[in-house]
Amino acid sequence: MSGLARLYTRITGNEILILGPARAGKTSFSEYLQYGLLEPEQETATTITPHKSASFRIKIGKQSALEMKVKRAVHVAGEIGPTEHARLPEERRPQAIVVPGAPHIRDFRMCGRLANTLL
Ligand SMILES: Nc1nc2c(ncn2[C@@H]2O[C@H](COP(=O)(O)OP(=O)(O)OP(=O)(O)O)[C@@H](O)[C@H]2O)c(=O)[nH]1
Ligand SMILES: [Mg+2]
Repeated sequence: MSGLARLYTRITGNEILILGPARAGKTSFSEYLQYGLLEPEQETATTITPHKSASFRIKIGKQSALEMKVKRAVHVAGEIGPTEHARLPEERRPQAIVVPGAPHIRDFRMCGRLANTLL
């Protein structure tokens, strides 16, 4: 994306907030959204501080006919707990909230977790 397109996306795009318990797959989902990469299950670092992505666009459908402008995807540390998580939608007013499935409904393929994701 050119600098101008990124600026336009940042101004006009939507914020996606990714919430859920520790180890639920928030960081993995955020990276999947941004880069389209599904990593196999592996050891990952625990998120300590809130993470805001750069602006990006998601294109799907025939000839990428559907496009969503994402101002930023935000995910936080699962460890801060449910009370803090419940406060965040009010504070950030995102256009979409994603809650990746908890580890107990983990599938043997990465997309299993994504299939349990509410958009
Ligand atoms: N099987 C499977 N494993 C996943 C999936 N998404 C993430 N994982 C694994 O789950 C673990 C935790 O993933 P993270 O994305 O770091 O989870 P997180 O919610 O950001 O964790 P915290 O930062 O500690 O809150 C890692 O071992 C990942 O490889 C999925 O869709 N399926
Ligand atoms: Mg994380």
